Amino acid sequence: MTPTITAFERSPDRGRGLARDMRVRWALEEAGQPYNVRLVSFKAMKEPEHLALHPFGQIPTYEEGGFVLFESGAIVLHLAQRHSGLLPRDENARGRAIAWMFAALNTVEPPVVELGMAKLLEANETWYEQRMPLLKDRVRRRFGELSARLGNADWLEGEFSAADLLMVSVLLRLPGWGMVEEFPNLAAYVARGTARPAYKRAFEAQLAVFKAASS
Ligand code: GTB
Repeated sequence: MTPTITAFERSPDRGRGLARDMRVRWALEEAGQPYNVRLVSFKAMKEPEHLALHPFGQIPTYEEGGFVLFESGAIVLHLAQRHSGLLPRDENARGRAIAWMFAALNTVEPPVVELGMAKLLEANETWYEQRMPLLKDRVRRRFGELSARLGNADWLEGEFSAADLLMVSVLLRLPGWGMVEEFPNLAAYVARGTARPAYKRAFEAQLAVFKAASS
């Protein structure tokens, strides 16, 4: 059965692929799995029909027959467990790759989101300029630690996996800040991820939605 995911009808990122449906699209493309997309407005996201799928009224969701998932990480993990190519076959390596998936979402993404949200929502606050160096330092610390661990490796755990898919998605969330570029191996890592044909197909698909909504 072809799964259906939800995405913004008109993404506030203006087609830059920063919303979290992008990582689900990317995983589906890596898995070679066709999918349908149901576009939802901000209003529809908070209505009972969507809340039945997603308790927090957000995108993305994933439906396959009667099976419903929310949380982009859970959806990517679900896909990675059911399709080849997104997790190592070796059990221990698989465990480590899943640990990196959690690290991307629980350890690296929170300070990244905090910094992005501060710029977006708090720029007019009196304490904004004082707080920014602290928020940037938190991101820089995580990026530095990640950079040290990645070293000269291409990917986090052997071959490309869902861990890299999520980590690269997180590293892409601060476009134009120049913070990833402070760590050349991370910049190269992101470039390797976004050069993947599956990433490109996913990016083009979400961009097409934004272009269609803007025409
Ligand atoms: N933990 C959840 C997950 O990983 O699935 C978080 C889901 C989430 O934050 N969804 C956002 C959403 O639905 C869209 S992705 N927001 C609407 C709402 O909460 O009412 C976050 C996002 C939004 C916009 C940009 N942007 O414009 O750059 C980037 C990322």
